[in-house]
Amino acid sequence: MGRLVIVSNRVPVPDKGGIAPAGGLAVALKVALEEHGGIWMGWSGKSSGEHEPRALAQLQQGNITYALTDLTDTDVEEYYHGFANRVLWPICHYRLDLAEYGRKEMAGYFRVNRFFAHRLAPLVKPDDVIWVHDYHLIPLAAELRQMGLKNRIGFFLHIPWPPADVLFTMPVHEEIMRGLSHYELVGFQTDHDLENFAGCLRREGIGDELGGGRFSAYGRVFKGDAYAIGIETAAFAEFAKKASTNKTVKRTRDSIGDRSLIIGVDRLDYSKGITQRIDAFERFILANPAQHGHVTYLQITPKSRSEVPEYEAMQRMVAEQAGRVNGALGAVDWVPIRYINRSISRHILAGLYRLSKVGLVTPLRDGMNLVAKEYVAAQDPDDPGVLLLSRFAGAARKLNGALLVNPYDIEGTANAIARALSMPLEERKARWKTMMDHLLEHDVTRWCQHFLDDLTASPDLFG
Ligand code: ADQ
Repeated sequence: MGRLVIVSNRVPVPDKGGIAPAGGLAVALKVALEEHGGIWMGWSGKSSGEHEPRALAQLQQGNITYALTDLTDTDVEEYYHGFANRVLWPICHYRLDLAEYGRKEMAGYFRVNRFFAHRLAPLVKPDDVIWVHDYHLIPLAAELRQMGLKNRIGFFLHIPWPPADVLFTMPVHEEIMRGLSHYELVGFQTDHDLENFAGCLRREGIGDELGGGRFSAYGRVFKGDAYAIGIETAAFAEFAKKASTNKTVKRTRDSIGDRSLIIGVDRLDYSKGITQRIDAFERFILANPAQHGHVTYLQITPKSRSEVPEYEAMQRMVAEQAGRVNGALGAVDWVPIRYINRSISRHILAGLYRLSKVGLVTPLRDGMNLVAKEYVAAQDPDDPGVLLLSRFAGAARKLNGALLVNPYDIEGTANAIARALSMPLEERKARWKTMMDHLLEHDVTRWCQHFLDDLTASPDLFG
């Protein structure tokens, strides 16, 4: 293949010392970019006010060019906050009640995709392979085709794909489906997402499944498949092992004493099921008086998208809920829930996962959920903790050793917490090993390679 061109809404640009922000996805894609040489393009995260954004800012690091564009205030409002985060995000997470359609926002979404295409096209060479990421940029390939680009273009959706009845509540669902048909390869996280996508094509006779992972729609044939994203398993396990000497991790261990630590780590988002999880923890404490004073639940939740009103409201709600539970159940020498709103370095996070007897990962819906995988990778093989995982996270499709829960079932989740805390060592080890073996084999580098192999092997439809 020629060079690799990656397009995503945000770009993990390395700092002045050439260090890229940590994170499995950034690491894996950077490795692929270094191997083939190429470009990573996206939004700078900055606004140009109401002025036309300046030319692309380009930063060269070895054989990788990072290309960033600003967006106007209106673009940010309509494309990012409006359509991506208040329509596509809730719809893809099955939250019809939270989707707010507006024609202006929809138009802004398509307009910004066209703008991205116009900024990207002059940088692309004929044999470059383009890989577009996530729900912000679904129409990008159609716009690039419109400009005459015939390159192979693949798309990967990091979030779930909903069933037809959910997707079709969105007035522009046809344009979104049509947008996907302009890619040579469309990747989803799980077989369930892929099935939902096929169902959407069939429902209104838009297209069909042809077998062998091929789909036809809008007069085009393209490939679709499931590619469960992984983490940098071996490296993460190593961070966790080394983190026991880290000051913050040590201080946390000392402050926990002989209590059992339960951990939850999520961006503040309604899809993550944080309020249901706190309810379940409260129910667990109420139902198990012997545990009073003997467990601490640490919930680490950096704020995200705080400009969106639902997120602001949620921030207040979770803080109040944690405060209420602590007030009602705590004692002078015991705070049941430690609720923290900040980002933590990956090394410390790895150490905190390892200290925890239970990892609570209970989203109401999640494309994959990397926290579940990080929790497993961070465990001590001789004394691993238990992963309690929502059946509605993509990760649940392959992590067979987890205790699966339905996060809407508060009592069931509370019972599962009790079961996890009392699980015998031999069972914990056996469950952990199945998951760890899977994660070592299916890490993020393999995910990246698998997608790119399939993209480059897919029939060249437009060339
Ligand atoms: P997210 O919704 O962001 O990702 P997730 O997969 O759990 O969800 O990834 C979150 C990442 O942020 C993890 O690597 C985690 O360690 C990190 N993180 C969370 N809280 C943190 C904190 N307080 N400090 C530091 N780091 C923190 C989207 C989809 C998912 C999909 C991923 C990848 O919604 O379903 O798994 O993309 O495809």
